[in-house]
Amino acid sequence: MNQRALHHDVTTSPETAAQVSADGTIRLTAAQAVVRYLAAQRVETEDGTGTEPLFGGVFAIFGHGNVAGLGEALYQYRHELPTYRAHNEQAMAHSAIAFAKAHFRRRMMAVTTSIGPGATNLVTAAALAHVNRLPVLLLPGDVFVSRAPDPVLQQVEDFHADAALCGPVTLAMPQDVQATAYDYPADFFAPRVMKLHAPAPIEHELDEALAILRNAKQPMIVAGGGVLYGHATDALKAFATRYGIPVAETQAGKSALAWDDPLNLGSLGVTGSPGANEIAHDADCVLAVGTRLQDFTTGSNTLFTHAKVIGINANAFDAIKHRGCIVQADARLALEALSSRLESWQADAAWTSHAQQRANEWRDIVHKLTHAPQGVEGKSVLPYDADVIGAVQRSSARSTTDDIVVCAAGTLPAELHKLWRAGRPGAYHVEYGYSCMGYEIAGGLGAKLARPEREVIVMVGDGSYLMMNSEIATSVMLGAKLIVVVLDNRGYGCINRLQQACGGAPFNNMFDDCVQGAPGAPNIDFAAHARAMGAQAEHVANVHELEAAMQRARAADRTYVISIDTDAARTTDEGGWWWEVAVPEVSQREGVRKARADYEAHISARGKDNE
Ligand SMILES: Cc1ncc(C[n+]2csc(CCOP(=O)(O)OP(=O)(O)O)c2C)c(N)n1
Ligand SMILES: [Mg+2]
Repeated sequence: MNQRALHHDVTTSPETAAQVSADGTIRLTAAQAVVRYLAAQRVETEDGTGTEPLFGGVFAIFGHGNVAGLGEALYQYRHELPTYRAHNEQAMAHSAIAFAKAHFRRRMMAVTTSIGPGATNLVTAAALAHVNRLPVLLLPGDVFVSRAPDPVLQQVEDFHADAALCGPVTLAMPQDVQATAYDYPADFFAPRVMKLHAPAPIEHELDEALAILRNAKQPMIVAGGGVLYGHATDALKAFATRYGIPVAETQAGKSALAWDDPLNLGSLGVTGSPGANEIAHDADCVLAVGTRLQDFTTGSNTLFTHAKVIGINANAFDAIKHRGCIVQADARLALEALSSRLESWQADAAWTSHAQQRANEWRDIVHKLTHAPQGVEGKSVLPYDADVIGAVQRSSARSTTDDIVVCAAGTLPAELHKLWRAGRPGAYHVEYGYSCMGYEIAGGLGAKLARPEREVIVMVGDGSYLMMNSEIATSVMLGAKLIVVVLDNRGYGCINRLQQACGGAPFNNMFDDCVQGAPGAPNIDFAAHARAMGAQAEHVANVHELEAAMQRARAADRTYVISIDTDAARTTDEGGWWWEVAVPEVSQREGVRKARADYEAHISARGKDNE
């Protein structure tokens, strides 16, 4: 029986005492060797005082492609490398990726599936890991190397994928190889402490960046996920404070600097605060630290029009973007190196104080938006996302530091990017590289496994919830408690608004705009649905009830789902920036032709600005 507590002391599984032969080898199957090897990999603890396993465990759904080989091996080593059963291969890979993200890429998990659909269900998650630069080890089963029983059940013939190009690593394990024994050198399995690679900056790249900075009067920092993954948050604060440089955060970078730091302008770009976007537009130098500079950050390349961009990134491909000056290095090492060499230079004092004033104004607006009085006299008005975010954060005095909010797609990422107040690194966990519907609950599970002492709050739209929710059952089984707040606006609200912003008719997004049979659209009872998977759950009628329900959820000992009906049309007006979505050149619709004219005006303005 594999029934064990989640956070256990590492013990030795009874079956692992494989004898080392006189010639220093151990006879193991390929699957046993892989698992034993993974279990031996270690990494320094966060506080640097010791070591812990690199792999937090293996998520597994078995099929004929992995149950006999890897499945048998995982059982043997179940105490050294715990196995967790999930309900959907894509979702469990999301959980594994979120575990790594919540650990700032210091630790990771592996995932094993059968062959065929189990394996191909990993493709989306592999892309997500690749886009977000997050590690995960994928171990799908594979067809026989011997080709003797070829093609086997579920085999996709003539299918090739170049896994070597991906961020996530995929080791496809042929069934027969998993089961084949070999005499492995015993030292292959000796515990090994992995040192994470942190490339130091090179002098001539630093010199070029310093020359730009020393000439800058109006600099700003764009903090991306690399600040968190590179453990550079202290270095960022020290650098920004010493030189008076305002900071704006990308989705992956949010929580790099505390929300109430005087230099924190908040979110940047398409989902940015007014102050951050104004500063970005006026800046003469943008220090882009650990960011991929995707279109939401750059306003589809219309935001940093006057600035020289310095790209600090461990990944050359990301450092080189925006035709900037490159510092290909670890974020912390690069910031420390720049800081120690800049000496007497300072950002223009008027620039710094103007930025601080804009940062302060934004904090006031955020407070107002998240504390708005609810309901109009005599009328019941549905809350919108800002009201819900306010209620969730108000429900604990320590929300900014002790909660981790998890999200990925829909209306919420924009609202959370603007409005969530994150008081310490990692308090904000939004997957917006791939913005994959279905990451939310599965990702919440991974974040909880990584940070069991924190309250993990998944905020999710009805659409994403319906796309992937089965890891609620996993979270109940593992005792990995989540709070899931479902914002039910009866359809794909954000795409419906985008469709109309592009001149389109409301069509096929909200239930009311879809083809329906005689029974009409279902009135989905999310609370009942979640209860059926073992969670506690309730539906609340308004924001006041939500605040009270949040108290019950925080006190609960298991996953707690709260659903609330929300307004599908309303979003936060303040802030934001243009985002390029191509509008049809010809259309029968007047609205589309208008939207096209507006689109062309933006394109030509961008052309002029970038000249
Ligand atoms: C897997 C996947 N499919 C489609 C999309 C495109 N998409 C982005 S948001 C969205 C609708 C989200 O609906 P919901 O979760 O209800 O959030 P809402 O915008 O209504 O608040 C869609 C279809 C996506 N991001 N991911
Ligand atoms: Mg919705």
